[in-house]
Amino acid sequence: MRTIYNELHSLHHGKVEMFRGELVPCFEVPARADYVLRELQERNLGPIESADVFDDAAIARVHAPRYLDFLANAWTEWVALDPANAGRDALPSYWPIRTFRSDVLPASFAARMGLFSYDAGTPLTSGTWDAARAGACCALTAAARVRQGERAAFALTRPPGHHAGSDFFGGYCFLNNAAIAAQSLRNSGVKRVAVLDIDYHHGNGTQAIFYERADVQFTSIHGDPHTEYPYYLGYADERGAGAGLGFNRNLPLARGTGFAAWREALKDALTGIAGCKPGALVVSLGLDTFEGDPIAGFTLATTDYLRIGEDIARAGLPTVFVFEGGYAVAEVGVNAVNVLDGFMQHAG
Ligand code: OKP
Ligand code: ZN
Repeated sequence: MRTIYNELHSLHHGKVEMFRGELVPCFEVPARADYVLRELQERNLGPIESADVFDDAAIARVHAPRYLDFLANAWTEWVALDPANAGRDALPSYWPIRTFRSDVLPASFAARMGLFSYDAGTPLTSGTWDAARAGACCALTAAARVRQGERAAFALTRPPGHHAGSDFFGGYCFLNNAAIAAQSLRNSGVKRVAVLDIDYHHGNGTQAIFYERADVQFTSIHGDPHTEYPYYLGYADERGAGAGLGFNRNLPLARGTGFAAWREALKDALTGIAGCKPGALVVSLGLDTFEGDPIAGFTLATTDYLRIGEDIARAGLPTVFVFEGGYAVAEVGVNAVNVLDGFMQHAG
């Protein structure tokens, strides 16, 4: 399988995130992608190439103009507030929750940080925009390779994307790489696209982007939001709305779930996807379902990821894998490459 690697990923290097009243070191670190790259090279999984260049049009089909403007200039604005900010991450402190307005774009940078975000765990850094923008190009390139006839391609990029909505960041995500890939498949002529999100955390951003659409079906297997992040979305009764009714599928599982029950949910998810008869599949490939993950609660083992790849291959669809979460840093490479390896061995 071909990998498209975003070599600019390390420009996004958050120092701290807010957790239980303290600023703690970021879990989402550049080393995550380095481990995956090294494992791909060691196991000779296939060619590794850089992303093609794309203009902003493909990104703007998924994200709102005022959000993209904000992200592109945020670091400059942050440093303009105080030169000492150059050595500090930008984190939001205020949010326009119910009863506040979100149509007005405040002049205050702090106010706009909150308008365009939903948590205090997602630091914006000097290279966030460049890394995220290159990551979107990485996902677009992987989608293009699949359209050019490859059975599958892997977009190896960070920061992740599935929590980012049309006009907000959060959950370590800024641009929704999986949604951008799915939309580009649609624009290149694929009539229906399925997105399968297997990260531990519900892909609230991807769900929201496609919630009222029938041309992109979204299915997610994740920790039950009653107890797990992102808490406010990801329940089983969210089935889509308007034209999209019936094209959103959430399969929440209790914290502590092991591979046997998880794999049953995957089987269920793949049956639903087959029923939609999509022309292509985008997989939000999170590895934080691993038993050793420091911020998640399922108990999958390293060899289980081979089986996941096999099961996904049997869907028989042109497939774009997009790297998402996975914070057991030393194991994330083996676990990710096991999925891709299992896929290739059963791709036919
Ligand atoms: C991003 B992705 C840990 C609390 C959890 C947010 C988790 C974001 C996960 N300090 N904070 O889905 O892997
Ligand atoms: Zn996650």
